[in-house]
Amino acid sequence: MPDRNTMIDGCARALGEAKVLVVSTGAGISKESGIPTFRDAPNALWANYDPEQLATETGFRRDPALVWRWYADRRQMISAAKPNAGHTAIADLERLIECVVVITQNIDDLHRKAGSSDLIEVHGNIFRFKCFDNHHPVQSLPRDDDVPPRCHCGSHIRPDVVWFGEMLPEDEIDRAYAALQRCEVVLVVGTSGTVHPAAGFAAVAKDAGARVIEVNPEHTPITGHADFFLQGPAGEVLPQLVRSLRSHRKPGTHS
Ligand code: BJW
Repeated sequence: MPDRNTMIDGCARALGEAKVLVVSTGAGISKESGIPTFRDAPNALWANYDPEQLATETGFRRDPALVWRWYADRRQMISAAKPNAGHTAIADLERLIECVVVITQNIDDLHRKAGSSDLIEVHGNIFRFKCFDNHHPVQSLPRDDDVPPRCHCGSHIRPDVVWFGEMLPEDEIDRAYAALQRCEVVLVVGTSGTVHPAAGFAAVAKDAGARVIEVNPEHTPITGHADFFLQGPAGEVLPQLVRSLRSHRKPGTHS
């Protein structure tokens, strides 16, 4: 197994030849911003909760106040978080590669804050809201309270995120698959690769001919299909990758 520097060099060469890059991210990219992941014990977001109670329509119907409070707490924590070196490195790639599309499962807005301009949020956004029954968009919250406010139609308001058993937003998923079909490299960062359909994004790109680079401190179900596995935290590995790509880029290519 080559060492990480040799691997990074190989990845930088692959990226150096790419005109279209997809970066597919999960909760791990935001861990170094202080936002816990979902499934890494002991600080995982769901360590003290049953996800089925919180991130499903059934859970919200059963106890809307509990789910509302869970999201309100997370919203507060996420509001205070800043993009880390991993988010910044991904945004920097736009200056080195012609087309960079970021597909994120995260709902935390940190890629946007870091400056990524072509962003597809496939699981929604915690700072947007809609009503539960009719999906009426809600522009601003009447108040951030202990119980979910009501829409003009009488339905409870909920965060505009994608829960288990719900379809992903059609526009976003169409754009995501289109980008995955045409990219030459897909860089998969900080996802456990267990939640579908996002868990299959790398395979879609690979089947269409792309090379797969994975960045994660742990092995995942994606690792076996990756052409390069860069083991380590995103905030450390991605800046190294960007530095290596800069040194490979010839003057006169995309700047
Ligand atoms: C680091 C790091 C560092 C740590 N640097 N890395 C096919 C087969 C089986 C089941 C299904 C299937 N298709 C659909 C399903 C059902 C279901 C599903 O996938 N279930 C599985 C659990 C089996 N999927 C759905 O229901 C989806 N809908 C759908 O497919 O619609 C069609 C349909 C409808 C009805 C029936 C059938 C089909 C919707 C999924 C919605 C997921 N929603 C959530 C909540 C979002 C809102 C919120 O945030 O509250 O999305 S669940 C949660 O998991 C969240 C995340 O986006 C998602 C993925 O988690 P992620 O990002 O991978 O995080 P972790 O914690 O799991 O992993 C973190 C990783 O980071 C780890 O690997 C660490 O090692 C790493 N890491 N530090 C880099 N510093």
